[in-house]
Amino acid sequence: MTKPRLHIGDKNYSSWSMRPWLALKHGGIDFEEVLHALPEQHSGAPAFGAISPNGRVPALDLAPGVTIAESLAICEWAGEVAPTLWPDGPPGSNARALARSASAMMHSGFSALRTDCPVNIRRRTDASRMTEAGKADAASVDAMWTACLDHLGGPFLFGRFGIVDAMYAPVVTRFVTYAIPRSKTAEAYIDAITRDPHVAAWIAAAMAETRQLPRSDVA
Ligand SMILES: N[C@@H](CCC(=O)N[C@@H](CS)C(=O)NCC(=O)O)C(=O)O
Repeated sequence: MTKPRLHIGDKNYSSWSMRPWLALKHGGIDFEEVLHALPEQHSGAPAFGAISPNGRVPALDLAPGVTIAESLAICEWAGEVAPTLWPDGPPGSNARALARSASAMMHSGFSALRTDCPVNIRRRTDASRMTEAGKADAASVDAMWTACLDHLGGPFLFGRFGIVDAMYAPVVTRFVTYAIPRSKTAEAYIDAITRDPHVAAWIAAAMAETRQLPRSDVA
């Protein structure tokens, strides 16, 4: 294997794939990408057992028999290769720890927002079917973005684009797809993320896909 190989799902739907793809791109890491069709229905067992130890995408092949599972672990690998993917921050600011905290919160949390609003980059609908729990998650995300952006001045959460922004980029697409109400500061962040060249390239590729997953088109 000459370069790392990143297995991803359909760009229109695979929120977890978007995150490490953006981290690798922003880290300037050369990689091969292999796109897999996500299953139309959940069968009970994860679909990609032949690709990854957790049976899911994304997965990163580093060498024969060496596959990294889990989006955040792949981002961490990218951060080892390209340390600028985590913020420096002034001494005592704990910027790296705070960016890791926000990234981990995204990886393990906000499940109501994720359930209410599956990523579907091509779609435009409204927030009328969101649950109270989903709306509360969206408000928490907005408050967290606003605290970071007010504190450090943006344009990204800790200044320059980093892994923490890659982790939240699919959430930005949810705010757009479902027209989720947001603060002015969050609106500016959504704008900055969607204009980022690598995010824009992912979105353009998602827009060009034609495959449909009915389970993500009705929520
Ligand atoms: N915790 C995993 C979640 C990965 C995940 O759920 N991937 C979905 C696609 S976005 C998948 O592979 N689904 C296939 C299935 O569940 O069968 C991560 O962070 O990478």
